[in-house]
Amino acid sequence: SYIQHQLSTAGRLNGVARAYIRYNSTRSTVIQLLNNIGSKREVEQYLRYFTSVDSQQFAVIKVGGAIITQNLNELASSLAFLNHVGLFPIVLHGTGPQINEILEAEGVVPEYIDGIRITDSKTMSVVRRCFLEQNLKLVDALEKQGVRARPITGGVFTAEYLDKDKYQLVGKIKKVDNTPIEASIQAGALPILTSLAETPDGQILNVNADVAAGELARVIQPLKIVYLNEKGGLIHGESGEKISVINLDEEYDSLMKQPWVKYGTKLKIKEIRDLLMHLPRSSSVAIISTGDLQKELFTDSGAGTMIRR
Ligand code: X2W
Repeated sequence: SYIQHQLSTAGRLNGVARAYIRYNSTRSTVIQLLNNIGSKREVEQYLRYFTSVDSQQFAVIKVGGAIITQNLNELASSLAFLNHVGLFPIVLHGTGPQINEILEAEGVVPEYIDGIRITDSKTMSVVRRCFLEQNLKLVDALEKQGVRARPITGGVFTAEYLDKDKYQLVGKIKKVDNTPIEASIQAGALPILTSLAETPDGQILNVNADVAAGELARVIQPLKIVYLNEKGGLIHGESGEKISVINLDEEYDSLMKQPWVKYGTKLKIKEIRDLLMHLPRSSSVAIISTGDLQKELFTDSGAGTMIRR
């Protein structure tokens, strides 16, 4: 049909435009912009590496909800930079703090078991509202920076109840459909996802965003998996220092026994281990701040906390 023809033409043009942007950025912009972060050799080498795979396999970036409130502009410009050099990170965000703020204002005390929110139907309506609001905020901020971004707030994660008696409307992801993500990238837009899931018969369920990012990365198998948080890494609960490397094969069991490893931190480390078990041994996960994103991606030294096995 006419529309299909238009769409496929647009897709082709996009591909050409993208290749052109890649070529041009490699030659000049990137090197200029990154001169203060890495050497020209490093930057060129990483850029070649990142563009050697399908666009959707560059990176999965998980954005903690706190960043959208506290650091939206820095986040948007870091993502815009990646897109301007022809890369399409898949962004998945949470909205934990925003949910808590609304619940507390309504006099409801947020309840968690092991880092997972107990989500009754009243809480669920706050969860949905916050996910949609924060998603649009991020999409708007990107569009203001001249980046096309597409809100993807459903249609990716199919779930069952995790444990209905214990957590109520919380999902355990059973299937990931990356078609909406592929379509977004094909159309030249950064895919911006929430971690909301749906049962096969259409019930929306709440899923922890760290967990959903892990499930997504298992399917996408990206070159880079990055968890952005406000602390810029994993902080040791006793020394207060940033942990630079965690080797799971040696450290997982002892780490999980530490008294300061609990709730969301415990859940995050467990999810990252489960993920790395399903990826090639060379894969690693980085937990960093938004400001360190370029350093992490384009230099040998990296930043924040690196987790591998
Ligand atoms: C999370 C989803 C949001 C989230 C919640 O309701 O808080 C469950 O716990 P952050 O900002 O990444 O923490 N869902 C089931 O994970 O947001």
